[in-house]
Amino acid sequence: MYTHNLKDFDPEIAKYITLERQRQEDGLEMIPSENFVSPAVLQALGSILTNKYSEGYSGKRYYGGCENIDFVETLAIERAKQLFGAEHVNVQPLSGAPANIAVYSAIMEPGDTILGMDLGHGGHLTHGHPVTWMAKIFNFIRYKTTASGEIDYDNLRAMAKEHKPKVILVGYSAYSRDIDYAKVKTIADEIGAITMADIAHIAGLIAGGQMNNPVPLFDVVTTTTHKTLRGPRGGMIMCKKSLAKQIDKAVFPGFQGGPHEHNIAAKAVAFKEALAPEFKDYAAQIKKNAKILETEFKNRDYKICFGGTDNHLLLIDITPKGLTGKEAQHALDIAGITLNKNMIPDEPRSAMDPSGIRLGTPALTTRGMKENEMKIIASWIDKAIQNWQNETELQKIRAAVREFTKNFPLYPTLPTL
Ligand code: DSN
Repeated sequence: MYTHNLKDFDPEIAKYITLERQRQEDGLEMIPSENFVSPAVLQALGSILTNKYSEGYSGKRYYGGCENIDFVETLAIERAKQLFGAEHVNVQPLSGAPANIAVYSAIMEPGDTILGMDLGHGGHLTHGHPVTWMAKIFNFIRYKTTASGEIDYDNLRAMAKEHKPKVILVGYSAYSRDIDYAKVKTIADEIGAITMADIAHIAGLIAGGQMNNPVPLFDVVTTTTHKTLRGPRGGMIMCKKSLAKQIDKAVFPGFQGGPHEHNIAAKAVAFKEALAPEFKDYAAQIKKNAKILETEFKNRDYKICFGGTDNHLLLIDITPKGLTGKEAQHALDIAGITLNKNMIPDEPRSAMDPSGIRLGTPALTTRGMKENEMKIIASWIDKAIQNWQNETELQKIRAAVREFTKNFPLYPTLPTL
């Protein structure tokens, strides 16, 4: 039947995969939501499981031939339960946004109120930003952090009492501090609200025992699987048994059709990796590395939002250094260091050209980089920021980065195409 391989049949796509592999290997990946999966995860992801339709859930499918798929999905669920201490898990959400949307539809009626963090203060688009469709359906009220960067739990309580939301939502994509889930739960209990956490960014740190875990306490917790958790690109919902049926129905048939079982298999593999003792070391090193970056940037007078970091990321207001987030991202791209421009709390500029940069350590840590390497990288970032309009200096950093990354091979056992 098929005799062709990718390189022979489609040299254009093969070329760009090869170039992207080289870009990943030669550069310093500091977008805090990115990571490098293991070859085992890649094998599951590229497997023939992609061929199978399996609408429904294990033991209750709408298609024949699901006997192997059922084992794969059940393994993923059982491992996730063990990893986070969850009562019920749904591994079918295609990514974080669909997971959040499915939860909203499962636990709210159109017009219901939900209290979530403002995007500019570290929240996420799907937590009620006006540009989203969900914001047209539900009444999102947005809370903010204080000027010193903490979540203001007293203000959260006051807003909860005033607006009486059906759901209180915590969990953020640019916030660098830990969350007091018990406090949020107490506030929610005072007004009878459902507690929801989106741990997409920090799931790996929670699984590795490095940050507070909301799963035993909260009613429902969503996550992606591809950030600090280091699995394939995908989503997951964990909830109390009492919500299991409505969550499962909201995912399928409510929002999705056939689950992507190759992806679910890859999630299962990643969860097995995260259950291994060495994952705790990995998660601890992510945090240590971020702390070193915090110190290095503070020593160089960088303006760090939220006062510092308790997790894997830093949000920096770069404008006092004389450039915007967009300009910094561009200069660092030339220097071989990838991060993203980002809004800061009460952003005075636009989302496309904001004041901040967001950077993190999960992918660098996967490559085996530690405290000493963080110091070198911080000095390169600083140099690139100081020389952001000097192409020659940026190219010099790029050359040094390329040499440096050779000491941290990314996929030494992965065959080339
Ligand atoms: N795009 C993700 C991030 O970078 O944080 C969130 O969805």
